[in-house]
Amino acid sequence: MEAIFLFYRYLVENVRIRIVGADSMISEISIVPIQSSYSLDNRIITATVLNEEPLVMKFDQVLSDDECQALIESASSRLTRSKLAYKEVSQIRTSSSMFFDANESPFIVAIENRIASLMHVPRSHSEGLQILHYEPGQEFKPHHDYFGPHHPSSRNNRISTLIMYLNDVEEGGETTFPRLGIAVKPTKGSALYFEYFYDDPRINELTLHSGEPVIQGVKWVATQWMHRQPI
Ligand SMILES: O=C(O)CCC(=O)C(=O)O
Repeated sequence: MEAIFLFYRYLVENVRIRIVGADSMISEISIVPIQSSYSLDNRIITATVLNEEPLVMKFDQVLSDDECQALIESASSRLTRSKLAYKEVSQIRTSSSMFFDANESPFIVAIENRIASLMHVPRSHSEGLQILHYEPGQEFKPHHDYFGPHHPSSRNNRISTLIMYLNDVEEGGETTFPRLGIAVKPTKGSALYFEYFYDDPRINELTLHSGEPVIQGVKWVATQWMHRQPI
C-alpha cells in the first residue's frame, strides 16, 4: 500500500537516475553508489563515507607510491601560478598548477580510466587531470567547484570532484568543508570525493571547501573534475 503514497519520477540525465518522493522530500541517488570498497583496475579501493547528502567520501589506495611519484615528476617542470574560474590570479588561490593533456601518455590515460570508473562517469566527461603544488603558506580559500550561472562553462557544468593526495603533508594543508564540519588530512595515495549534482541547490552549496594553508612541508594533489556532459 505504501506505493499509493509514493510517486516515483525517474529522470535519466546522462549519468544518473533520481527518485523523487510524493511528499516532495527529495531523496536523490548519488552518482557513486555507496560501498565499503570498490574493486577496479586490479586493486581494492576502500571507502569511508564522511557525509551522505551531499555525498563526501574518502578513498584509500587509489594511487600507488610509484604513481604518486611519477605524477609529481611529470608535472613539476610545467607548473605555473594557479588561476580562478575567469583565469584571474588571486590571493584566494595561491598554489601553482598544471593540466595534463587528454591522451597525453598511456600512464595518464590509465590513471584517468581508473578515476572515471571510481567516479562512475565516463572519461569523456572529464577535464584534463590537474596537478596542484602548495608551498608553506599557500592555500585555496573556500570555494565551490561548479561554475556560477553566468560563466560560459555553466552550460555543461562540473558535477563531481576527486582530489588525490600525492604526498603526506607534515602539517596543515587539510581539505575542509566548513558547512559540513569535515577536515581531511592529506595522505599519500588516498583521495577525497564529493559531488554537487543535486536538484536542490542548497545541497550543492554545502560542498563549499578549501585547501587550508600548508604549515610545514609541501603538498601535492591531483584533481579530476567531471562534467554533466562530454567535454
Ligand atoms: O588542495 C586541496 O585540498 C583542495 C583543492 C581544491 O579545492 C580544488 O582543486 O578544487
